[in-house]
Amino acid sequence: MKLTRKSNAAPVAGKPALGISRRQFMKHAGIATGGIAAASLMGTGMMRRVEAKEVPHDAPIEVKRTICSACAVGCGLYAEVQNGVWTGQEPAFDHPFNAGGHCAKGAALREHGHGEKRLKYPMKLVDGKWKKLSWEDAINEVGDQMLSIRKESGPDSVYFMGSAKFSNEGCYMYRKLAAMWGTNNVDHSARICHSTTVAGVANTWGYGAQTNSFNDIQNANAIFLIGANPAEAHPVAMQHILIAKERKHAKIIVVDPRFSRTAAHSDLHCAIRPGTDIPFIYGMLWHIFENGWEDKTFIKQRVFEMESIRAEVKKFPPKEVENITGVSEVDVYQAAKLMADNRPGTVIWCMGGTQHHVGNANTRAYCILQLALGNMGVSGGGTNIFRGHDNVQGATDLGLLFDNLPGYYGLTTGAWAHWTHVWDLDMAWVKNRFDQTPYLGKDPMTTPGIPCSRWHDGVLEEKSKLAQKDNIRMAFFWGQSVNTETRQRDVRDALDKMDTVVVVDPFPTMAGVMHRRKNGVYLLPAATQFETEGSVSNSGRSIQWREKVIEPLFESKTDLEIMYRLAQKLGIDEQYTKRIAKENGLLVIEDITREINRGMWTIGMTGQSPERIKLHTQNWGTFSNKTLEAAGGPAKGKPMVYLGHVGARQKRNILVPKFCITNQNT
Ligand SMILES: Nc1nc2c(c(=O)[nH]1)N[C@H]1C(S)=C(S)[C@@H](COP(=O)(O)OP(=O)(O)OC[C@H]3O[C@@H](n4cnc5c(=O)[nH]c(N)nc54)[C@H](O)[C@@H]3O)O[C@H]1N2
Ligand SMILES: Nc1nc2c(c(=O)[nH]1)N[C@H]1C(S)=C(S)[C@@H](COP(=O)(O)OP(=O)(O)OC[C@H]3O[C@@H](n4cnc5c(=O)[nH]c(N)nc54)[C@H](O)[C@@H]3O)O[C@H]1N2
Ligand code: SF4
Ligand SMILES: [Mo]
Repeated sequence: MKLTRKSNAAPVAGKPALGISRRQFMKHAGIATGGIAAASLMGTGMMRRVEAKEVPHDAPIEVKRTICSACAVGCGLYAEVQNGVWTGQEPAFDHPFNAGGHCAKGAALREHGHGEKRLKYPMKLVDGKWKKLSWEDAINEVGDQMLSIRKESGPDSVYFMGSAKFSNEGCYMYRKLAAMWGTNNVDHSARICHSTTVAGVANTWGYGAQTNSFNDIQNANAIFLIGANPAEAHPVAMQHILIAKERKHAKIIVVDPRFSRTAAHSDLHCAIRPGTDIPFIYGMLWHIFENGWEDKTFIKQRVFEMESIRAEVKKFPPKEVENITGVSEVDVYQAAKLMADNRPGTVIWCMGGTQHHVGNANTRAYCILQLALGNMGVSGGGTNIFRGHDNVQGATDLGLLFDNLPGYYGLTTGAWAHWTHVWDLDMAWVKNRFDQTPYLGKDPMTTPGIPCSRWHDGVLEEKSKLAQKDNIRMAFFWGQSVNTETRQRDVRDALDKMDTVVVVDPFPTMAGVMHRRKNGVYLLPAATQFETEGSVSNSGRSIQWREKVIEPLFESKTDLEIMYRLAQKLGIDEQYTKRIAKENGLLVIEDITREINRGMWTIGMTGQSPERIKLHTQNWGTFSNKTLEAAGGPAKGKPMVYLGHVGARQKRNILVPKFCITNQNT
C-alpha cells in the first residue's frame, strides 16, 4: 500500500482518511524521511505532500536495542523496524533494570518516530512569517551571525544552552564546541534540577552521583524517600522499591508535604512543611543520638566531624522540630526508629530536596543521616539520588556546565592543559579563542560562565556588571527549552532583546514562539536519539549503547552533524575533530567515545570503550536483575559498565565514598 496525499489535514483519530483510520495509518505506514504536512507551525501555503513509506504486512521486522529517553532509569526496549519505519516496540523482558516493565512515558516512545509534531526543515522568522530555508543557508546565516557578534562583542556574547537529552558523545562535543568557540557560557538543565545534589554530594562522597544502583534498592530493609515521587516520576525505579517491600518487608518512609502516589505505598508518611527538610533530618538525628542508635564503629572508623553535627543537633529537640516542620514528635521518632531498626536502609531524594535555595545543604543533611546510621558503602544502603532526564548524569559527567570541563576538572589552567592535551592541541591556540581582556579582574578562560538559570541576566543586565566584554546577543537553545525556567518575564524580554535566537530541537519549542519578535529566530530540526547512536549514562551510572532505530526523520540532522557543520563554517573543525575519524562526511561516534575515555580519569570513565558498552548492551539478558552482574555469556562475572570508584563492592555498582577514610574497600 503506497500512501500519498495532498491534503493538509492530518488524519483525525478514529476517522477514516485515505480509506483507513489514523490508527491503521500509524500502524501500517509510519512516517519516514520525506515529510508529512504539519498543521502546527506552517501556513497552509507551506504544506507539502505526504510521502509515507510502504510497509507490507509481511515486511521483515528488524529489532533494534535502544534506551528510553523519558527519564533517568534507563529502561531497555526493543524497537521494531520494518522497511525503515518504526512500526512497533516492546519493553525488553531481558533487560536488567526494567525486566519487561515500562511506564506510560516509555510506552509512548514511538511517538518520536511518528513525526506528527516534529520540526521538519530549517526555518527562520522573517517579518513575522516562518520561512523555510536550506540547511546550507541556515548554517551559513547562523555562523555569519556568530562571527560578526564575535568581532564586535567577543565570544562570550554567544550562549550555548545544551541538553541532558544528548548522548554522552553529543554532550562532550557540545562542551568542546563552546570551548573551541572560546566561551564558558554553556550549561544544561542539571542546573535547575540536581546541581545542588552534584555539589553537595561531591562535597561528601567525592563524586556527585547516586551511590548504588536502582536494582540494589531491592536489598534495602528500609527505604527513606524525601522529596521524591518515583511512583510518577521514575515508575520503573518504583518497581525495585516495591520488590524490597514485598520480598524483604522493607519499611517505606516518605517525607513529602503532599500525600503523593509514592506515599500511598509507605509505612509512614511525614507531611513536612515545604523547605523544612534540614530541621526534620536533625530532628531524626536527635532521636538517633539520644537513644544511641548511631553506628559508633562506622563513625569512629570512617567519619570526620560527627561531633560537630552532634552539637548542632542538640539545638533541635522534638518540640522545636514540631514547631518548624509541623510533624509530631511521635512521627519523627518513628521515622528515626524505623531507619535504626531496619539496616541497611537507603535514602532517596529528588526535586523536593534540591529545588530550594538551601538545596545544597539539604543534600548534605541527607548524607549525614546515612553516615550516622552507617548505611554507606553497603549493598542496600547509600544515597540513591534519582536524576531526571535520561542522560543528565552523562551531561554532568561530561562537563556540559559553565564551571567545569569534562570529568569535573574545573576551569583552572591545569584543567585546560589536561584537556588540551587530550585534544592534541596547542594550549595557546585554545587560549586565543577566548577573549583576551580580563573583565572585573578575571581571565575569561578560567572564569565560570553564566548558568542556564540566569542566561537572561547576561542579556538584560547592565554590561558594566558582567564579567565579560558585552551582553549576550545570541543564544542556542539546543535541546533545552525556556518554559522550564523561572522569571518568565525576564526570559521573554531577553528573547526579545537578543540579535538572534537559534532553537535546535526535534520540536518547535516555547523558545521559538514565546518572544514578540518578527525576525531573527531560527528553528533547526534536530533528530532524536532514536535516529542516531551513542552511549547514555543512567542515574545509577550504568552506561548503555543506543542503536540507531530509524534514519533522521524529514530533513532533521543529528546533533553531532549540526555541531560539526557549524564548526566547519566557523573554521575550527580541524582542531575540533583532530582525533576523530570521519566517514561519509560525518564523525565516527565511537572515536568520540574513545576520546572521552582518554581524558576522564577523575571519575574512572577510562575503560568504557564503545566495544565494551556495546557488548553489554547486546547481552542484557545475561546480567542479573538483582546484582547487575553477568551470570554467563561474554561478560560473565563482570558488572554492567558503570562509572565510579572501583572497589571490592563494584559488583553491585556501589560507589565507595571518599568520605569514609578506611582502606577496607578501595
Ligand atoms: N512524568 C514525568 N516524569 C518525569 C519528568 C517529567 O517531566 N514527567 N521529569 C524527569 C525529571 S527532569 C526529574 S528531575 C524527575 C523529578 O522527580 P521527582 O522529584 O520525584 O518529582 P517532583 O514531582 O518534581 O517532586 C517530588 C516531590 O517533592 C515534594 N516536595 C515539594 N517541596 C518539598 C520540600 O520542601 N521537601 C520535601 N521533602 N518534599 C518536597 C513534592 O510534593 C513532590 O511530591 O522526574 C523525571 N521524570
Ligand atoms: N515549573 C517547573 N519548572 C521546572 C521544573 C518543574 O518541576 N516545574 N523542573 C525542572 C527540572 S527538574 C528540569 S530537569 C528542567 C527541564 O528543562 P528542559 O530540559 O528544558 O525540559 P524539556 O522540556 O524536557 O526539554 C528538553 C528538550 O529537548 C528536546 N530533545 C529531546 N531529544 C533531543 C535530542 O536528541 N536532541 C536535541 N537537540 N533535543 C532533544 C525536547 O524536544 C525538548 O524540547 O525543568 C526545570 N523547570
Ligand atoms: S521509568 Fe523512565 S526510563 Fe523507564 S520506561 Fe518509564 S520513563 Fe522510560
Ligand atoms: Mo530534572
